[in-house]
Amino acid sequence: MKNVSCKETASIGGLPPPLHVGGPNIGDRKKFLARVNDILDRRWLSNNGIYVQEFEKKIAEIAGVEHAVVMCNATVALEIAARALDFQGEVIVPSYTFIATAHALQWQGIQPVFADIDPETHNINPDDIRKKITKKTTGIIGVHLWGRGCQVEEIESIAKGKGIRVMYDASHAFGCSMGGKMIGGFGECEVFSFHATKFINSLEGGAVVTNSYELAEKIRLMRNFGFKGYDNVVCPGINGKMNEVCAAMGITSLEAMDGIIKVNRANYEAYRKGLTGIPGVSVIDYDPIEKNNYQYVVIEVDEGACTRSRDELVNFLHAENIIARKYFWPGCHHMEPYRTLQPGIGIGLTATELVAKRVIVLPTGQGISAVQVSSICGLIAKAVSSGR
Ligand code: T4K
Repeated sequence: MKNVSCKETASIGGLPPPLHVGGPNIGDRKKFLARVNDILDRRWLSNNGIYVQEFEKKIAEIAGVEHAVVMCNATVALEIAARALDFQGEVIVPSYTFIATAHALQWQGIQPVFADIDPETHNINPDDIRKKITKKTTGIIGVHLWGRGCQVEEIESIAKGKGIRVMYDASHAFGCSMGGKMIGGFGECEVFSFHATKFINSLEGGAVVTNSYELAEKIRLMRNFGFKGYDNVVCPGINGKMNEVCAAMGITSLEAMDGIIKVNRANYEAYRKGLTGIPGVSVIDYDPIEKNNYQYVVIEVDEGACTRSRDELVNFLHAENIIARKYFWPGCHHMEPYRTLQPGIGIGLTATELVAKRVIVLPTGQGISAVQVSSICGLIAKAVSSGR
């Protein structure tokens, strides 16, 4: 393989722009700007406007669910969903996830109890969930990491009959399916993220999706301070609302969804091809039978077989202005306040510890070309071939 520096290929005016993981996809900007103008003309900027309602309708359609309630971001959506399900005491979550999954609980006085993952799928391990259940357990939040569905049937059978309620953090999994069913309809509810870094973005944004009318109504009230009509507050609530400009961005992004997935898939296949044969480097699989959004290109570095450590490879890429990421290192249990509040809990999280030390996420999306993917693969090959 030809080793081309991304500094050469991506150079603009002599200054190489960094290639980031999480570089946003931008839909048709004329359509977006026309929508923004319309929003300004209408003088309706937030509080369940027509663009929010349209965005919700489209999300529900794609996810195959009855109700979508959009929010200002997925973290607030997780907090509201957890509260709407009356989570208290302890809730079991994987440690190998973005910190928001745990913080959404801790923030409201609920203790996240960290379960280990399956080292193959990177998703929560049902056997460890069983071990972590106590009298205080009120809920489980599974995470569909990288968009690959976690073992919902087993998780729900573990919870059944124990008064334990189940929801999912589907922040990575919009547009993905599992067992032929779209992610969104599992558990009592699921949460999507439409953050700028997600393949579909509303600048900032998230949504709770559910097939329960009662739950959706409860969540809508909580999103808007508990207001039911003018001057009538029926429950405690917060401001979790999405504004109209974010919804307009989300709708515009959805219109580009098929094209974005096509680009993501092409980049993913190109990475797979370009990294084949590099000792100790492997790309995680997506089940071709399922719908996938391919928004994360995740590689694992097996230090026993690779001449470079994961961290050496990341440093090498950063030096070349390729901002690869070590998601979700070191695992939530190593972050505050959890490492202080629950010292020593990493002992049982062996797969989490292992995987967190192996993973590198590589840049993809509309902002990354096939030439740049080839360059990044070339750099990784060069780093490995020049290693110990
Ligand atoms: N649950 C899970 C499993 C999640 O992964 C997330 C979010 C959530 C819950 C919570 O969702 P939100 O409340 O955010 O809706 C980033 C994102 O901020 C975060 O949304 C995402 N997961 C996480 C995986 O990635 P950081 O801490 O890595 O952000 P930052 O700023 O270090 O890195 C973002 C990367 O994207 C950088 O390389 C730069 C690039 N970027 C970012 C923005 C905003 C751009 O190129 N342009 C941009 O506009 O968390």
